[in-house]
Amino acid sequence: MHGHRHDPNPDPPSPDPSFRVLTPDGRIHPMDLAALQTLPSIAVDGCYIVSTGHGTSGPFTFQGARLADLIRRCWGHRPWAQVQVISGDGFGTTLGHAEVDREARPALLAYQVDGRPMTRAEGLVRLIVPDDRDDALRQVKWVGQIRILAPGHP
Ligand SMILES: Nc1nc2c(c(=O)[nH]1)N[C@H]1C(S)=C(S)[C@@H](COP(=O)(O)O)O[C@H]1N2
Ligand SMILES: [Mo]
Repeated sequence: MHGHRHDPNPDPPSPDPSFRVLTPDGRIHPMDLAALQTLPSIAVDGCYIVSTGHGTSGPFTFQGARLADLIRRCWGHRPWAQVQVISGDGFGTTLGHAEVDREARPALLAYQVDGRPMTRAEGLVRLIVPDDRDDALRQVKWVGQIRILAPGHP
C-alpha cells in the first residue's frame, strides 16, 4: 500500500466495484454494491477533495454507508483498533475510532455523489473521510479491501 501520489490515478483498476472485508479471525467477507446498500444510507454535504499539487474540487455531497456499520456487520461489537482501506491500485489509508465512530460526519463508503450514482471512474466505492484536509490522502477511490485489525496487532 502506498501513500500519496501527486498525480492521482484516473484509471479504475477493474470495472467491478465489489470488495472484500478481512476480519481479525482470518475470515473474508465478500461485499458488493447491493450488500453495501442494505446498510443505512447517510449523506454528508460540504465535502472537498483537497490537494496541494492539483487544486481542490467540491463541495460535494457524498452518500453511502457508514464504515462503522460495515465493521459492525462483519465483526459485531468485538474490539478492533484500526482499519485499513486499500484500493485495487494499491492506494490506501489507515483509520481509527476517531474517524469511524464519530456521530457527525463519520467516514463513509460512498456510492452516490450530489444525488446521483457515482461512476466507477469517480471512485465507486469511494472512502470519504469528510473533514480530512490532508491532500486527499484518505479519499480512497475503488476500495478493494478493508482490513480490520484487532488491538495489539503489530
Ligand atoms: N485509489 C486511489 N485513490 C486515490 C488516489 C489514487 O491514486 N488512487 N489519489 C488520491 C489523491 S492524491 C487525490 S488528490 C484524489 C483525487 O480525486 P479525484 O480523482 O476524484 O479528483 O484521489 C485520492 N484517492
Ligand atoms: Mo492529491
